Amino acid sequence: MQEHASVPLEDFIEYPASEMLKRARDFYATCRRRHSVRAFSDRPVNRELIETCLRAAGTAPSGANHQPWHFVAIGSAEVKKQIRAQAEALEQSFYQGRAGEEWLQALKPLGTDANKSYLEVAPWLIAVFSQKKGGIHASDKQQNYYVHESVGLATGFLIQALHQSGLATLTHTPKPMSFLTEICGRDADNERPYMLIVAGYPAENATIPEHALVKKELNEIASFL
Ligand code: IYR
Repeated sequence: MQEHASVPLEDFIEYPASEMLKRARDFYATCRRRHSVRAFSDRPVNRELIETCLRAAGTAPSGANHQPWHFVAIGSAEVKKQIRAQAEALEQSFYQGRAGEEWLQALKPLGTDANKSYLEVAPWLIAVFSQKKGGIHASDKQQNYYVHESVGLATGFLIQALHQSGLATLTHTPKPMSFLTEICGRDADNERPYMLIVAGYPAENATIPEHALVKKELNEIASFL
């Protein structure tokens, strides 16, 4: 290996093999209880909880460790209202035909429509942005690598962190999402909106579509050679 500064790996924990399997099973059970929720309560959620989940998201692996992401956590009722208005306008044209017949058919079992009231009701919206240029320091302006992969990983970490903390989430991707750049005051030359994560307690009457409970079997998603 090339000469580079390094420290010993000291925080790796080795578990007994029996405990490893239990841990894997427990984590899988936790993952199985994560559902995309579309009915949120307006119960407030502490900013510190969101901050901690964002810190967890920020530990995701990334190309050259440039961490090419920025998260805008929106708790402001005024900003949420603007986001809802713009997202609903886009979704209306989407559901009225822009999506095309095949896409609309695919969404039918989810029961989604252009009403996005949860964007105002939920206590937090987290807009995830990807960065073309950056580096290990926030002020760097180097090329970033594997940006999509990196930001996808960080977003996955964020969703699991929120779930693990006891919050419900929804991934929301109004198309196109460029309005988020302006509302969030981000630099359109370097950053692209990646996804909007809705986070909060579920509404008391929250439901999940049966369609979403169908998960592919292991032999359908994995092969062993
Ligand atoms: N963005 C729209 C449509 C939508 C698209 C897919 I693919 C979904 O899995 C769910 C919804 C909406 O939020 O309604």
